[in-house]
Amino acid sequence: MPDQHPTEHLVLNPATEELIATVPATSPQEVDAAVARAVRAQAAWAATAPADRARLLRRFAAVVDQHREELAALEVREAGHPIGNARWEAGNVRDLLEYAAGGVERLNGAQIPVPGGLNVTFHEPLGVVGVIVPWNFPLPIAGWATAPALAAGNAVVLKPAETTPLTALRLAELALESGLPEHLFQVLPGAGPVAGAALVDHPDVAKIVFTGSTTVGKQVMARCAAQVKRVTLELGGKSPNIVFADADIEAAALAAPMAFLDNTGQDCCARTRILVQRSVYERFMELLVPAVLGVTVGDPADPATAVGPLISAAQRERVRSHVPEDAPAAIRGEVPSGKGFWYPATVLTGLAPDAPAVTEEIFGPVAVVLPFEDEADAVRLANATSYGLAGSLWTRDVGRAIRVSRAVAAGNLSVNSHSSVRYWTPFGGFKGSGLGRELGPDALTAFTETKNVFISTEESRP
Ligand code: TXE
Repeated sequence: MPDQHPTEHLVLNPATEELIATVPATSPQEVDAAVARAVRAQAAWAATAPADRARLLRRFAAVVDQHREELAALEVREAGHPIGNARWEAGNVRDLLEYAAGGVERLNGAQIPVPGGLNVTFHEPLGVVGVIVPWNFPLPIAGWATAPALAAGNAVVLKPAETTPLTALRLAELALESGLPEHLFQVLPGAGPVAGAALVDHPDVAKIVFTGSTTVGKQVMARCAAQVKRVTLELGGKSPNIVFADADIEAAALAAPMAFLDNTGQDCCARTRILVQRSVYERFMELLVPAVLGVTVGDPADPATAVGPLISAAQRERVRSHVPEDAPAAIRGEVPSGKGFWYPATVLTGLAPDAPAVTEEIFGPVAVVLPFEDEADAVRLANATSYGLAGSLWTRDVGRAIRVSRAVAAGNLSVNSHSSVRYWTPFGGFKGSGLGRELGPDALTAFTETKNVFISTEESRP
């Protein structure tokens, strides 16, 4: 029941456990009122000339750029992200807005030859889009859906995660400062099962973009189904990092730590299943141990820091519960003592391929290493989870790179690299990792309905 949920959310600095803000939780009635305001704002926005919409979005991008340091500092404080990462994240929102602005005037329909008339298509905006954002990348994920949705002529009502509402709230203020119409982009902090659910169920919300756990994602999809509401889901992952014997083993081993430790492993693309061909397994492990232990863990505000704390005490408990007490840990790193939601970098070996720590998302700085025999074995292991978001493979054999990339059931593969997110390339999951794609050249059309219009050119008969 709604009244069992808090009326406010405490925002803690995860590196110090200090209280940094108290934010009121939005009630279902307030969600209703916000959606009504969004409906009105959207009608005017959709009628605004594309060039003017594009200009305003570019101005929003410029204002975000001017406030880049401030947004990054906020992300450090509320999410515990290392400052270098946080600066990139704020820059990513600016880039997304610029990229989306560039699409406004190119949201062209098509003319399709049809006998007896003119047939054209239009990309109509959906209306009001509800965006539900998690706490792992609160700032960029807020931008991922918001920028293309606005560019395509929609209004956005966004619900940030309970633990990390501050950067999204600031983004909404900056939108107003940059001249975007009032109520076009509203941020409503609140509890998932209250404000989030109210947004999902609202009949005037045409689409939900949800990023979060698979469990809640399934519930959101079911509730959307009840209204045939459009939905995009970005859910979890358990991505493989496949190292073939013909790879540059040193490069693969040196890159492997940050591929699962970045963002303290709270990354849906984290390469947490390291699969290594048996003939190079020992050599790989010899290189991996110092590489993991050499990663700088500590104060996120320090530019030298690569890895910060987990988001919350609850997340630390969740990570602990996934790592069996008796699991054979090949590597266990150090963490700062004292306050903060720290968890050591952990690499587990010797686990069975179907052990829960091997197949389930842990969402912390924990990886497993498994040996494989040959290419077919690698592909079989890589595909042996319910997820399919990302994956990497390391090889010098071009044919193998292409074969294995095609055979792994995941939305974002990288060869001799771990990079999977670029605002101008598509991103999304296979299988239990989600539904639909974000970013890339089709980002705007994902926030439109295609309408086909046929105009008869037959001469009217008497
Ligand atoms: O996620 P939730 P949690 C995974 C990761 C993590 C686990 C749990 O494995 O350990 O999920 O995290 C909102 N209706 N990911 O519990 O609950 C909620 O308020 C509508 C992977 O934090 O899914 C928040 O804004 N909304 C993931 C958002 O959903 C609801 C990122 C995510 O919270 C809701 C985060 C409801 N009934 C966690 N219940 C990724 N894909 O990267 C909650 N929410």
